[in-house]
Amino acid sequence: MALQASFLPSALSVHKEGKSSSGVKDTAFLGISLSDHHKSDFTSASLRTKRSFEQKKLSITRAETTAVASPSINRATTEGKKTLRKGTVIITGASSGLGLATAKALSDTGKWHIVMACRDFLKAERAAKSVGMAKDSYTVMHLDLASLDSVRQFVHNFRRSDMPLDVLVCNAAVYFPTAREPTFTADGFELSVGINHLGHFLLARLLLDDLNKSDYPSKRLVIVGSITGNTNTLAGNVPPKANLGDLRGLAGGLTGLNGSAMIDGDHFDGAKAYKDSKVCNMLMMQEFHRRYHEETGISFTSLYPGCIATTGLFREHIPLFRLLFPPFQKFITKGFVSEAESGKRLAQVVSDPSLTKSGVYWSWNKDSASFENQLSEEASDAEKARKVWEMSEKLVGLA
Ligand code: NDP
Ligand code: PMR
Repeated sequence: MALQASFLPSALSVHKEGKSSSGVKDTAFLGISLSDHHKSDFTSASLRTKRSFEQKKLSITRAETTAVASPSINRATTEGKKTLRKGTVIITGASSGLGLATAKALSDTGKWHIVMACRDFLKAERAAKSVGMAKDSYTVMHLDLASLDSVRQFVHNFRRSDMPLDVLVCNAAVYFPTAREPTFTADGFELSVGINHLGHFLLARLLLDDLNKSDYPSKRLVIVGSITGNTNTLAGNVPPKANLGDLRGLAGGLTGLNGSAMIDGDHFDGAKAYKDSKVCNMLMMQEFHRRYHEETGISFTSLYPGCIATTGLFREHIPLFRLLFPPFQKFITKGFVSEAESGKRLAQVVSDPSLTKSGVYWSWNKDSASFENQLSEEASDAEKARKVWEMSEKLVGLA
């Protein structure tokens, strides 16, 4: 089967320098050393990878067939008035956390068909069911952002489905705060920047044409950012701080072989790699805006949804961190938001008619009112954005 041939090899993420449990570093949260928990965390991560690969094999056939089911497009007339057809939104990483909560919020409006672009088909199916999404409000399609082949295959499958594309949400992410050594995507990029930035960059570039063809009143590309990539905030000043430096590691392909696995060319640090990837996400949103907003009318936006301290993003962190982080954010920083609340926020950026402005990084105040936030100096550096764009184009095979 042709699809299978191109899916299977690309579903693997290779470890180039990872050396089993020794690749996990000691970490402290609030000054407590917590290294004892690492071994069990690492083992369960390996098991998860194996299981997820096996589940992927299972899901291919179903993903292929489900992908061709079109959403019911509502062009009916009510009392002579034309009603808007359902919008179609692709959300990457919709199988948990923010992505799932957003899918649920949009599904509940009855006005959206959600394409859940996920690496684990069965998990996504179960997640949609578990939150009570109406069966005809979503389609699960396979996407593994850790493989450029998979990204291209996803775009191919999506186009075959004949659905329009009105909004694309680049939401999926991974975070490896305790890793001592980098791990790599199928194409050899350090995993967090590879998934969070490069995979999404290729996806968004390829789907730009599809978005452009949409006749929906407001077409949008949303790339999820974060406060921790912004060094103009307290949260962004918690070490290690995001810093892309002179981009020499990115220029070298983040392979960790002849060069560095880090964008700035320095030694590997998993927490920093995540924050750097978020800076790339916010830079790319602005670069898309500069290059394409005027020509296409597409709105390009980013956001910080609040600290959703309970999500799977922290799954690779030590158990004590996962225990203390939610109360710390709830009672000390007061930055905590529930998954449901964060989903409503991202759903607003997808669909609210008052949030159409392009080139904006949205945040919410304590009363959950949205406002245009300021990005840090680095996250709004236009020259750096241009360079990251051009280097990323080369790495993903667009230039
Ligand atoms: P979750 O871990 O709950 O969700 C991340 C999603 O990304 C999961 O669905 C996961 O799939 C998916 N994913 C991971 N790797 C891949 C891949 N290779 N291909 C496709 N999908 C993949 O975390 P959150 O909901 O917290 O994170 C969502 C977004 O919110 C991220 O962009 C994050 O940076 C951002 N954010 C989160 C904050 C927070 O406090 N949690 C704060 C600010 C921003 P699977 O279910 O299969 O693992
Ligand atoms: Mg942070 C207003 C203060 C604030 C906010 C809103 C966050 C959000 N954090 C704040 C402050 C602090 N944090 C302080 C003072 C500390 C030192 C004790 C602290 C620590 C901390 C750690 C160890 N915070 C973290 C971590 C993580 O591992 C999380 C991270 O950086 O993931 C990349 C994190 C976060 N804090 C946040 C948010 C939203 C996160 C998750 C980051 C993200 O998804 O971008």
